[in-house]
Amino acid sequence: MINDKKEFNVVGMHCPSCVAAVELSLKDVDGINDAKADLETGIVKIIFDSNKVSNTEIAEAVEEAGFKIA
Ligand SMILES: [Cu+2]
Repeated sequence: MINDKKEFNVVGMHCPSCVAAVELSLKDVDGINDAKADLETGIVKIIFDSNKVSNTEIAEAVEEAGFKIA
C-alpha cells in the first residue's frame, strides 16, 4: 500500500458534521486510505495512493460533500 500524504484547505466547513461529511466522502474514494479535517483551520490531510487517485478525484470528493478546495 502506497501512503502518500497531501494537505489542502477546504472552505465552508462550519461544524462537526461538515468535517465528518468531508472525511467520509474522501475516505469513500478507492485509494484514499485516511482523511482528517480540522474544523478551525479548514486544513484537510489525506493519506492516499497517488497512482490511483488524481487531484481531480480529490476535488470531486470534496465537492460531493458540498465544499470546495481553496
Ligand atoms: Cu456543518
